[in-house]
Amino acid sequence: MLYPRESETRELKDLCGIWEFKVDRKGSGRRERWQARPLVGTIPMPVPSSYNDITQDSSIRDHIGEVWYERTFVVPASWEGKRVVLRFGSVTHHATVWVNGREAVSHKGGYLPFEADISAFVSYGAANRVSLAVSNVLDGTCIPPGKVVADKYEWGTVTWQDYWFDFFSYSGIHRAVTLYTTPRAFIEDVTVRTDIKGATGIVSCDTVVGGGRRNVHLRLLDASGREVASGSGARCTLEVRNARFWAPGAAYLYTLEVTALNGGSVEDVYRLSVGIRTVAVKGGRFLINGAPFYFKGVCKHEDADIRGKGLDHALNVKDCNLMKWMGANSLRTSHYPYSEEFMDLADREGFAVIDESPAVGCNFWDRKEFYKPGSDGVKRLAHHVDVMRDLVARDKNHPCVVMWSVANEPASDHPSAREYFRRVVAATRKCDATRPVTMVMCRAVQKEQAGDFLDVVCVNKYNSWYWYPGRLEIAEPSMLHELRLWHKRFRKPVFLTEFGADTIEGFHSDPPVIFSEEYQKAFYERYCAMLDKLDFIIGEHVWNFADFLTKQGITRVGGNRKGVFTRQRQPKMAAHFLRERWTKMETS
Ligand code: BDP
Repeated sequence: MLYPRESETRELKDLCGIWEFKVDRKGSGRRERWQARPLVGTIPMPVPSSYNDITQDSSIRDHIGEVWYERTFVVPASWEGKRVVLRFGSVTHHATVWVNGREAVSHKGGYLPFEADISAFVSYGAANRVSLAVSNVLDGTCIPPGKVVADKYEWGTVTWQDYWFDFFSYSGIHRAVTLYTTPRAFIEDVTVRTDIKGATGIVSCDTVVGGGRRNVHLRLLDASGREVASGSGARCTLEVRNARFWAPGAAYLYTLEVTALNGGSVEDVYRLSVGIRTVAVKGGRFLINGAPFYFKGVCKHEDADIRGKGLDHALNVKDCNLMKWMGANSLRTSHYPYSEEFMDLADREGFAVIDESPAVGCNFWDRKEFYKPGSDGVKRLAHHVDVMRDLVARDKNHPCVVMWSVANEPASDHPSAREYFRRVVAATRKCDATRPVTMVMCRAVQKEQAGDFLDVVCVNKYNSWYWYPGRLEIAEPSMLHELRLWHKRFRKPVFLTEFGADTIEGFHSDPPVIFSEEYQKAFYERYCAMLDKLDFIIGEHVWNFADFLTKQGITRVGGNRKGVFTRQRQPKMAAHFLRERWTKMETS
């Protein structure tokens, strides 16, 4: 799905700002058709933002069920006759959208965009109303999965949303809302694949035109706007002599200009950035542009004070600057797809990205039902495959994306997980044959069911934290042993995708004790010394870039504190150690 961009044939209207908001406390909104007339009794709510931390009312923060959003917008009279599309960057976790009371689109799952052609729903040159019912309910068919639990006691019933992922289940309209136009015959999709032959960059483009048959013309422009290649046809390969390649830490972007022509006249124009690069896993190494690449970097979260998981350009640019400051060359979008705007920044700033699906917390409660006929697991599998398809459709043209991650820490040690992940990985490869596929594992190596489907063995492990807290001396021998076992069993490159220790900034202790800044620093020193002894390791990503909010629990003091930066993005001691290490490290 293309990102909405304006051009000489496309107009764009930003619908972000303050929307009307109302919690559906009785779950009666749909029955009472709240979409039929303007909502009453609303409060202001910023978009994009999670709604949870905006008010002083914990019953809003902790509401389980639907909330409603609404606003009006004017469609210019000049837009009549064009395709008018309403697009949401993401609404978490589920949404139904009505325009002037008519249902326009429904979407299951947060973190990915969806849109609807609303040309036939709107009045031109007049005000229109958009209403949304947004649900945060997670069940066994969702990714991430969850379960609404009603615990019955003699004194009453406690209802709560259970889920098994370690971040707060923020909800709301999290990313941009955009109204845009295209001509009736329009560029619907573009798929770019790049290759390198000597000094020549090969750019293969598949263009889909919707709403009519049109000729396609392509131009590739360098960063100064000079045309370096051109061609025609829905399938077209461009060659760039003496190309500049995209690489982590040395990003170079061309602009691909795609034009749909009606006879001799221009009907639609769409432009996107293209980075020419190759990725491959070969000979036990991860190769970018044919050279071995070592990942040094972080796992992140979309998370901040007040706005929760709402898109925040200031935060995104700051985070990129902090990653550069510490010498990171890569990150994983743990544990869901990040905003398209962030992916654009990663292209531009030159970070290699492991792009992860929202399949996190697929563990514990349904271990035996991973793929049992008739269970929620079967429905979740179908949804999981849809999500991988949508993720690839959204991110396939980003040079920064060097690998897909289909899940984080599922119960993949259960035999039923084998068939489940065989299908998810195969479906992902079918959507994109150009990138390696992985899954982040954490169960017992000998029981792992899905490791042989993957290109890279990604492992999370927390020895000297969850295992033997305070015992820093066990980190090195135990991790050396375990990582060797992963390598021995699968004979594939191994990536330590998570390791970390909760740390309260300003809490000091020497000798180090857990939760102190000294402990976190020593923890990373030990792990890094250990990693340097293993030649099959292709990367180290620390958990986590910054502190982040989780659901309330007795092991979480104001959230997960494993950040090497605080939630406000100030460095803890460990960040300085990593900076020392990574800024000096050769990575290819
Ligand atoms: C890992 C999970 C991550 C958690 C982390 C932790 O992948 O989501 O936040 O543990 O407990 O197992 O800090």
